[in-house]
Amino acid sequence: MNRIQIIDSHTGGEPTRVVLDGGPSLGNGPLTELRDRFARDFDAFRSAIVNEPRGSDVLVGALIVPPHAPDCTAGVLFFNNVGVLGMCGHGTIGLIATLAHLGRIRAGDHRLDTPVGVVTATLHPDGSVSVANVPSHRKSKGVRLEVPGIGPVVGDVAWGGNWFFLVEEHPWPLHLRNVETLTDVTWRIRQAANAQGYPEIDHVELFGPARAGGHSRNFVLCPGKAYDRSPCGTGTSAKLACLAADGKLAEGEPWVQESILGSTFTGRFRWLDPAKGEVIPTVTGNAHVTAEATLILSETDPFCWGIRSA
Ligand code: PYC
Repeated sequence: MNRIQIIDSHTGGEPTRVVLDGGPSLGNGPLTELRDRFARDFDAFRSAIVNEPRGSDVLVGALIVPPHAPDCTAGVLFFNNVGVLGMCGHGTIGLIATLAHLGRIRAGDHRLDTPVGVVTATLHPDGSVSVANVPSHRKSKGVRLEVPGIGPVVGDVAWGGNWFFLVEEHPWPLHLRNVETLTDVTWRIRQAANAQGYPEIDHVELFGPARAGGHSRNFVLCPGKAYDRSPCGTGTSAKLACLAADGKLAEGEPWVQESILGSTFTGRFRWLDPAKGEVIPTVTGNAHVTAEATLILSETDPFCWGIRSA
């Protein structure tokens, strides 16, 4: 029987489960190597932590690993119901709130190593967290997809620590009561993007008018078909890269992104390389610790390693 110590939190409604003890030892090395080792050799562990019956499709796990990049507080691998993520904005905010809850870190800057680069998380004295993300950019503007069952959909392809297809113009109201339709259409858009020249896209983001005082509301479909309850840190970063590229937001100006629930992140960017359209986005939000617990993994449990989707 294995005992895994975890702390759960949510960031704008989106849950994060930080593994504190009992996780696999992945050794040392670049985080890309640790990510590949985790995906190859410990997929059952991933599933046991985040999938039912201990978790759910929505949950994002965070495994703390030794950092490889210099001057980092920690390394972190984020994972979900279907695999390992490059970066996770809401998860980083959840991780920092968790470490603060444990008294392991103080207010200030904390560099975190991830498989897609180093991010700097700032714990503010009021408990909010800002994440200066990896360099982000728009790869393609105005991509037209033929989406089976829907018709043409036009959007941008952008990187914000994960790959996104971002759609501004569409007929679907961004209301929680439409979640089934929104999930269906964004899944179709993702499949069309993957089939029509963009195999890297695993997140789809629809935008609509703000309803809680922000600049915009979004609906974000995650790789395992769950929707992000938060405004999505990496999705907000991709959005900031597009706004910067279009000259619609000035450097340093705040952008308040609402989630489908109405929870918000405040984003800002600074130019890294204007010629390449590269920005450093910073996303600020709050996380709340919801549980301190020990997971029990017993080999006599037929669902010990989680219920995996086919
Ligand atoms: O906040 O970046 C994020 C994120 C990615 C997937 C779920 N949340």
